[in-house]
Amino acid sequence: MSRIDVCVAACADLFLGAGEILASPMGLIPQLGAKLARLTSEPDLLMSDGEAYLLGEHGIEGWLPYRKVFDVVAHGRRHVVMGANQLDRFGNQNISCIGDHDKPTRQLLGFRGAPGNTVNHRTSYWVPKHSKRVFVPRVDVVSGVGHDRGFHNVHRVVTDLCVLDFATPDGSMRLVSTHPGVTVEEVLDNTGFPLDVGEAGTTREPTPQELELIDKLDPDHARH
Ligand code: F8G
Repeated sequence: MSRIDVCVAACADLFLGAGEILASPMGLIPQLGAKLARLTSEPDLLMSDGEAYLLGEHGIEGWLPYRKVFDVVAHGRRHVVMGANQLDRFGNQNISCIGDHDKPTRQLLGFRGAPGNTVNHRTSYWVPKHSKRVFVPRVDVVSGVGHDRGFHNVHRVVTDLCVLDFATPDGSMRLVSTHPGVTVEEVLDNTGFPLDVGEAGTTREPTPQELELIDKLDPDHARH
């Protein structure tokens, strides 16, 4: 077992208790996590192929074109896991641009679905390289809306070092667990703002059955 398998299981755990909702995992690790959840704890999860179909274990199981995705977004029965170029302590996310908005030093993806996602339904983030470049005191522009800008449901952040949530009185970021072998200091050293670390534990390791499933889902080990 390696660190990335722990990350995949932590992404699967994002969906615990979700029931029959649309899971929209962006990127390989969140996708493996959602598929693992579907095969274990959350068999009713619906997964889109990102174009027009719902995919099950045995192929296409439904039709969900873009137009319908917007209906699901507005209805709220969805949990998206997005990436983030920047995240602040209240979960404001930036995937749009770096630097001054009028003259960015880097133009990124634009705002995409981030504003609508965060105001309509549960949202989590996956950060493959936990660093002060990503975890900043203030994002350069807000794509996904955080907890200090009204009531929203930013659920968790999974990184290569740890799992974070927002279960604090003011909705700011809290350390839930560090992955096996990672220290709290390592997380703090790579985070650009103070973190509540009070009750942090250790992220669970995937079970042997889960490891087998992860290998089946990713036989070429692209996750590494
Ligand atoms: C930086 C930083 C930083 C990057 N500080 N510099 C530099 C300083 C870096 C590089 C350069 C590039 C519902 C819905 C939708 C839909 C539906 C509606 C969504 C219709 C679909 C379509 C739509 C959104 C989903 C994601 C994004 C997943 C990732 C990426 C990434 C990194 C964004 C994190 N902090 N950062 N730089 N999408 N993608 O040194 O400089 O900038 O950097 O939900 O769409 O519209 O709505 O991006 O950037 O969730 O997670 O990986 O491009 O890889 O290469 O790192 O090296 O070139 O000089 P990237 P990267 P240089 S939901």
